[in-house]
Amino acid sequence: MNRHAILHFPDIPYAYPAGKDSLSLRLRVARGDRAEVRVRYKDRYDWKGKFREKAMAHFAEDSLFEWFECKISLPGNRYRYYFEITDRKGERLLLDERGLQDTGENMEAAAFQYAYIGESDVYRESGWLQRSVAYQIFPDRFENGDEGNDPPGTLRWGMKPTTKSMFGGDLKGITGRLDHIKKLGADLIYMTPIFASSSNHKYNTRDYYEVDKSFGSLEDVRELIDRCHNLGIRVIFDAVFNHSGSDFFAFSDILEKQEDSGYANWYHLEGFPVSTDKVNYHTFADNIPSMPKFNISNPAVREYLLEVGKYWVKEMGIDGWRLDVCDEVDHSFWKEFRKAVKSVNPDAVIIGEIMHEASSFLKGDELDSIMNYPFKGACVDFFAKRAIDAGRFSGILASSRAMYMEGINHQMWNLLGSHDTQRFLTEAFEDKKRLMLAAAFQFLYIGVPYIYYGDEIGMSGGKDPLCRGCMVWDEERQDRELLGFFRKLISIRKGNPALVSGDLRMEHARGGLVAFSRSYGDERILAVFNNSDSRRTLRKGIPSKVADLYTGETRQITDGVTIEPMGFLALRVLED
Ligand code: ARE
Ligand code: CA
Repeated sequence: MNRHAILHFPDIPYAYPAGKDSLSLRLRVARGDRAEVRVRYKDRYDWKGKFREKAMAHFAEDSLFEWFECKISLPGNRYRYYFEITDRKGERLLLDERGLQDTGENMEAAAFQYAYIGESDVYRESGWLQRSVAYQIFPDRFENGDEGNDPPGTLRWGMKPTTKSMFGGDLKGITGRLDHIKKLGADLIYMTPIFASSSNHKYNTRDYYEVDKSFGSLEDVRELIDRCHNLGIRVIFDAVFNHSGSDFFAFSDILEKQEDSGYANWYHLEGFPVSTDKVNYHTFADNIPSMPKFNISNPAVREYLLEVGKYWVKEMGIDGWRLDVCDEVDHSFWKEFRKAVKSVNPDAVIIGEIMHEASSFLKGDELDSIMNYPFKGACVDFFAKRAIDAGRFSGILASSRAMYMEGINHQMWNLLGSHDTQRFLTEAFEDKKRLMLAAAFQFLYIGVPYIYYGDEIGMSGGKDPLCRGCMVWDEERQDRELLGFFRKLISIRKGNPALVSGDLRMEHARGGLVAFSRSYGDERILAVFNNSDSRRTLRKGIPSKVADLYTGETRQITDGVTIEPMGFLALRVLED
């Protein structure tokens, strides 16, 4: 047995409360060992009783490792446990907090302990978030609903965007186009910033309490949110708290009064005179003068931003925040932020913009989810570029799932692109079939599917600013087949609880073929994707009777299923 590969520690994601009365456990072993794993457990104060036993189920695997998982439960919720690992050759090892041993002596003393599940430590999942389909809007480019508020120099709708261009999109425009989103089936809108700001993207905030005039008024925000809520659509705003704009009142005060400003401690200044030409202060990224970085360890700054966080949730009824540059802001601040936001609306959600592995933020006391860029990266490499095979693709996703609690995996914002990346269709060399296959995967996989505005009607676009083109509303220029396909995927997802709440088991991942199943209670759905140019047949583990969720047909299967080139199947299992 490969002892080096074996891993467990009594903390997230290897041990965490799955609820008040249930402890979720994970263990990692080497993939090649084909091990069987059992957990032995009992109350930590039970000195004489025997350990109970439970087999752990295979949960995920990548090229090196395999993860097992199970939930255990005891009255009193005080746990003591150890693992028994038996490999395919019959070698048996025990794992407790002292490490591996093969004798089984004195298991009482050195067993792992999960001393108690405190109710307030249980991570509260967001049911509504898990059921959602997200739709991202870049407000300047979605729809111009009021030419009266267009900023000077507004360009003609549909021209090629540059870093400076403004197109006049606004809140009224979005409100007027909610039928598009509703008909599509998406029910969660995330908008990039709408607060007062000089740029087209508005990531350099001048005023966190004011809506940018070119987008509309507070009244327009209210109307948009009310309309959305009436349609069953939730709304998430962008919180840009890593930095402000250089024209934000505190930074303006510094520029004006220099040493005499009372706000010097709100930023990270490197000396006086502070100047936007020299950029002698910390900023977002590489010396971007218009984006001075906040000194978040200053209690006054914290207080200010926490109030902003509460205000829009409490007074305007937004359903949550997406946190810009989340990973460059102190954990301690986000912990306070979570408490502040949840204190005004316990159902509000907090999504981090973290483009990488983010487990330190996703332990339940900071974020509810992240924009899942690792998912996007894997989909681009596998479906769009075919740069990796199914084994690697599935391995990347598996090790990501193994990093997070189950509830978090159901809440990940699984995107294929955003305002910061090339559009998927562009990544896919304009091959629509690749986008369709990736979208099918996205909608059948575990987590919240996320559509970047325009992808659903076939928009393409390179890196920022080209990925931020004006939404195409002329139906003749929309890809209506694609739109119908997205609608269909959403309705399939919404109509099958296993796709939302079910667990995920990878069934096959080789060459261009990937298959997984999603199970929830008695419901089981098998999804198969053929990312290749030739027809493929899958025979192993195929049920005998299925309902095809895409065509609606029920069929008997005798000799495996055949998947067309670049095709997929979503099959509800009727008989195994
Ligand atoms: C502008 C120009 C760009 C130019 C850039 C260079 O438009 O063409 O490349 O300046 O300085 C906002 C605007 C951008 C603007 C930027 C600066 O939307 O258009 O770019 O401000 O003025 C990292 C961060 C991540 C961040 C991305 C952009 O980790 O948080 O960079 N994303 C958020 C927003 C952006 C926003 C800002 C932050 C700033 O979503 O829209 O930009 O508020 C790798 C790294 C990532 C890195 C990524 C960059 O993946 O690992 O960490 O993300 O590259 O693409
Ligand atoms: Ca306008």
